[in-house]
Formats: sequence, structure tokens, C-alpha cells
Amino acid sequence: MTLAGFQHLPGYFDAIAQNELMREVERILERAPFYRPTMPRSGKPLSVEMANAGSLGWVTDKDGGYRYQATHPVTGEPWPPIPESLLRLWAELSSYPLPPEACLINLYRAGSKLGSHVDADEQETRAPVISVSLGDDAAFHIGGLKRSDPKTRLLLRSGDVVVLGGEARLAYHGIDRIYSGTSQLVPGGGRINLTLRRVTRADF
Ligand code: MD6
Ligand code: FE
Repeated sequence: MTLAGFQHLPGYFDAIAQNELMREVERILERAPFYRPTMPRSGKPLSVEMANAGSLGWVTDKDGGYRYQATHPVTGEPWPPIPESLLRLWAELSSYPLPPEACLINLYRAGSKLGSHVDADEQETRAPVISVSLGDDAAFHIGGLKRSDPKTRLLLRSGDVVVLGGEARLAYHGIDRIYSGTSQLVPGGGRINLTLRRVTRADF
């Protein structure tokens, strides 16, 4: 059982659309390259690399901690815009009247994972978080509002979309493993996950 507002849409993007999205991501990365985020306080590196598109990007480092900011933490440049195809995806699935502000790009090479977490750095929790998977298959888990709640495990494949909205907006979730070599889509191998978020709370 999963909370209401959790949706897994397998194969939402077909092979052609996945290729187009991958090219859009590469175009973003030319201007906003992947950097290695680190944990607040400890400075321990995450096993995923990150970049962003949008007016705000999610970043983390030892001194600044988890936050959204308008510029790349290494280059100091503004993040590139979110691709039109992702703005359309948001308009189709979010049931939210305003566009996303952030598109976080996570890169998982062989052996990367993402510990169980809640997406809680956004002021606007009435908007869902919508994700797109590209490249290698991944083992995803989704639990409840408490870390100790039972988890449902599912395989995310290239082209799949996940929506965490409604009651599931603040549910624990994470990536337990990457099935290396299951896709050739990502240059150099691995998996890319795009997450679209509304950050600031709008007045309506
Ligand atoms: C991932 N996804 O699929 C990690 N967060 O690599 C997330 O952390 C996530 O898929 C919020 C909403 C959907 C997600
Ligand atoms: Fe998340």
C-alpha cells in the first residue's frame, strides 16, 4: 500500500522522447555541469552528482547545507531554463496552476544510491514533486510519513514518471541500487533522474 497521491507511470516517455530529453539534458549540462554535492556539517560527499535547470536549483554543501539558489555553486552562473517538454509534463500531471521553478538533475553511476529522504526544502508543498527516470534501471522505495513506516519497492526504468503529491508529498523514498548496464541512454553509462519542483509558496 502506498499513500494517496503517489503515482508510478511506467513508460510515460517512449524511446524517441527519452532520446530527445537526454539531448536537452546534455544541452543544460554544457552550461551547468555536474558537481559533487556534500552533506551539511560533515562534508561527506553524496554518491550522486547533481546539476539543475530553472530559476532555482537545489544544492547542498558542508558550509551552506540544503538550500535552493539561483546560481551554480561552482561556476556562479544562473541555471539554464527548464526544457519545454518538462514544463508540458508538469502542466499535464501536477494539478498545480503555476510552473515548476526547479529541475534537479541527479546522476547515478554504477554503485550510486540515494538514502531514504523526504523532499522538504520547498515552501510550496501543495505542489507535487514529479520525476523522470532516464538510463539504467533503479530499485526505488516509497514508504510513509515516518521513516519506520513499511516500504513498497519498485523498479524505475528509463522513461518512467513518478509523482509524489497529496498525502505522498512528504513520504520517505529513496534509491537502493542501480542496475548497471541495463540501458545505453546515458553517455558514459548510468542513470539520470530529473525532479521538477515548485519551491516558493504562491498566493492563490
Ligand atoms: C530518484 N527520486 O529517482 C530519486 N523525489 O533518483 C526522488 O528523490 C524523488 O523520484 C521526489 C519525487 C519523486 C522522486
Ligand atoms: Fe526525493
